[in-house]
Amino acid sequence: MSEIPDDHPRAESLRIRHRIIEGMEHNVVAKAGLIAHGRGEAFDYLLGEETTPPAKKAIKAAAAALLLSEYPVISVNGNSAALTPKEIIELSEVSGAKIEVNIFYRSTERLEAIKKVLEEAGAKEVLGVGETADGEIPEISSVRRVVDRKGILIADTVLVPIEDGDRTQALKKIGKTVIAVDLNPLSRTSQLANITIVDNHVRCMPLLVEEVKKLKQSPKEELEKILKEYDNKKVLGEVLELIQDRLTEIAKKGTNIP
Ligand code: PTJ
Repeated sequence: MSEIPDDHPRAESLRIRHRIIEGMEHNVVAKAGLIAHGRGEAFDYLLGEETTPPAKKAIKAAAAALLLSEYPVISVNGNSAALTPKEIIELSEVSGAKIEVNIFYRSTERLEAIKKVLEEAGAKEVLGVGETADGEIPEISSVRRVVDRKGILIADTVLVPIEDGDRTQALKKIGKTVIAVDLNPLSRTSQLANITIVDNHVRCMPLLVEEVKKLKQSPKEELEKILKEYDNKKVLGEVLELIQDRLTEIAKKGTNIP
């Protein structure tokens, strides 16, 4: 793959893009994952490619929800494994959440390839691949209904990054708390999750790890208060207002190039 010069104005975005391409070449990322990434990039442009104040609120609520959960699970798909393998392990270690591979474009080769990436990053246990991965959530219509008996099947909270549409609704229907990471504030996942972090998964994961570490010593009542005061619809509205204000300002200036 060609080198990306450090002084390229969009170097970071290109590097992330190349991680997705490499992931596809290693059977980790689905072909459709490239398209999903492009959609994410477009929304990230609208957000100014930074973690916004509403996203920070959602990250705090997500950290509190993970710490309050009895049995949290991080659901990993191709894109999230390619982008943040190390941070997935770190989050699992600090929050006690299990890691489960759960993919839309399901094949044994891809499940194994994603498991390998996670193990190479330090994962000791990867659910969703192997003999306990024969549970089923009938409410989910896609092959993502196949889940691990030791993972998503019995989880009370599931973190679903870079998610396709129908699963959040189904998981919520069977009583799970869903935390989504999705750059598109208008997606079904974003709209239906209990907590939606509208941020790039690459930026949000280290912040989520830090927030969990910070809140870990807090009393249960304080974590419950954070969750009680959190209003996902309001936070999504704040994201949309932020995009609107940003675009209005750019329109007035006539350019977004500094
Ligand atoms: O690995 P698989 O087989 O499970 O397939 C995964 C994909 C991503 C192909 C599948 O879940 C899919 O098709 O997703 P969608 O329906 O395209 O939705 C992905 C959502 O994630 C979109 O709303 C994107 O805007 C958003 N997104 C893409 N990249 C990022 C992102 N959100 C946060 N961070 C990103 N880096």
